[in-house]
Amino acid sequence: MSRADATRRGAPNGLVVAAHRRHYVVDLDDGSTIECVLKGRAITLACGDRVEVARAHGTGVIVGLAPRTSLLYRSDAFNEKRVAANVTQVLALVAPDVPVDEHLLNRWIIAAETERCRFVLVVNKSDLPGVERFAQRFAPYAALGYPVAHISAKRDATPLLPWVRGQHSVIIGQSGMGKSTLINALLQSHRARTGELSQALRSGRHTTTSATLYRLPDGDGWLVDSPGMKVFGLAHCTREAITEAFVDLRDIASQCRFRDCRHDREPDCAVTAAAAEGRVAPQRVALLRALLSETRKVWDPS
Ligand SMILES: Nc1nc2c(ncn2[C@@H]2O[C@H](COP(=O)(O)OP(=O)(O)O)[C@@H](O)[C@H]2O)c(=O)[nH]1
Ligand SMILES: [Mg+2]
Ligand SMILES: [Zn+2]
Repeated sequence: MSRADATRRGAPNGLVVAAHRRHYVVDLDDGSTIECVLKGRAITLACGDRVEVARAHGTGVIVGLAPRTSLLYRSDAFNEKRVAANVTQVLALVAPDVPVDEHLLNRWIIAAETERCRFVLVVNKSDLPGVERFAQRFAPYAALGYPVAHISAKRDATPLLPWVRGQHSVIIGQSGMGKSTLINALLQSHRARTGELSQALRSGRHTTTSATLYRLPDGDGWLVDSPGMKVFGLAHCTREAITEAFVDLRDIASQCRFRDCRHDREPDCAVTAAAAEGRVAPQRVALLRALLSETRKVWDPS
């Protein structure tokens, strides 16, 4: 199935809610759930994809894919992985009892920006001692314009409900931050009101899925629980997209002498000048340079 074939056919009638290799679980718009296969190698699907399904002997065959509004993606020179499609928001979890890899955190922000998704930093485990001091660390992110929400997924996740309603969210975070706890809590608070229980179906049979989507019964919101990731490459992004994703540096970068400036050793680099004068955070400049050099490795092996 080519991409053109995939989009030419009838209206999409389902939502991919779990993905494992070439097998998918699709929630059909009539309320039923069906396991599907995807023929051909041209396309890989992700949770959040809208698809058209043809039924054949009790199983489904995916015969169409709707155009995506976004595709959260990670890649390095050797590997690529779709995290979720049609996402509107990235919720990144941190907690005071797990060492935070801020380099990783910053990559998620850039990934969210390149796909025009809202990025929200969620400080979890606010019941633990020392969380106030821990949270101070994230003031620079708030200063960049990213909302910081405080919750205890274990005690009460409801303060996060206004953030997830109507949104298509990916919950992302290092292992141990509380992603599963948060999703369970959010679904429980919904279940209590609606009686919906979609999780049991999935947890037993698809323990090895790389990601799972959970619908929120209020409106069209959903959440994707992504597996803990230790690396998050952005080698597929263009240099322009990466620079544009730095909300604090993009205007400055537009004043560099060279349009393809790497903000490293080029003459008349406005970013390097701003860093030297203390007008921008040195970690952000270092991250920009690192990400730009990764794209160079992929697209220009010299
Ligand atoms: N104290 C406290 N512990 C939590 C909270 N949320 C999760 N945890 C604990 O943190 C550990 C990791 O949680 P889990 O949801 O498995 O994290 P994941 O790896 O990100 O999915 C578990 O022992 C949870 O019980 C919280 O709000 N407060
Ligand atoms: Mg988990
Ligand atoms: Zn520059």
